[in-house]
Amino acid sequence: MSATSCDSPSKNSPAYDGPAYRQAYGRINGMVVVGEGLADRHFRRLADMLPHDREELLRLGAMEARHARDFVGCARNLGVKADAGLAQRLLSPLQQQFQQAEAQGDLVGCLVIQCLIIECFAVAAYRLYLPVADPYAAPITAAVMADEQEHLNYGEQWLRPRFAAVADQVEACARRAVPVALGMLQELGSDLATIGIDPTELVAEFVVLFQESLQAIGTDAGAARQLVNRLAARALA
Ligand code: PL3
Ligand code: FE2
Ligand code: FE2
Repeated sequence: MSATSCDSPSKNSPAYDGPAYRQAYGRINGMVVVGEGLADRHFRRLADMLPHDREELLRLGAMEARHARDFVGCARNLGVKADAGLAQRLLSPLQQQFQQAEAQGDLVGCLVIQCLIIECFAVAAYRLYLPVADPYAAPITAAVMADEQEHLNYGEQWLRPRFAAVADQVEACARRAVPVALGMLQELGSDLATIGIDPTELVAEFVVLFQESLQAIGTDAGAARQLVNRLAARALA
């Protein structure tokens, strides 16, 4: 009897031990582990750029390193080997945009890429993964989601009081980075579907979260909606 028939929280749970699930999970898990490692490096870079918040940012980076280890454990638990190669290729444009922003002294761009875009993406992805996760991964995912919300809050709290001064930079960065972030999903679409996540729903969840984030830092609701919808439409075209 497969684990799904007795342990799973939902009757829609995928067959975690089937070959299709395991292959797709290897690629998605690789994406998550490499993404968490990248987030760790980004927070350590941000700690250097923001000496006043250094301790806090190093703490957030350490949480990311922990997430990477926890998700490595999820793959190990299923006896699946993570595919880091695909993940490195898919994440590299976003990583390059962060590096470019850093090289140009664009601290706002760095914060938008890591704390708003990557974190909104992570919260959206883990929210949709949670109901279809295997019984080992589910509580880990729930705990990680709460941490990602904290990372998102850090960015929002830094940007909100400075909104008037940073609004143009935030928008310029979103125009460059959101299409790149959503582009990663194009190649992951069928693997996401195999593990039980509807890729269209993931885009929709990201759009809602990122729009809320733009509003939380001071963007007016209509402008936030228009920007995010345009970027999403362009990325999916
Ligand atoms: C921020 O803390 C980390 C960013 C990680 C990026 C995650 C990319 C996720 C792609 C879709 C994953 C679905 C969830 C599956 C979990 C094993
Ligand atoms: Fe994380
Ligand atoms: Fe995070």
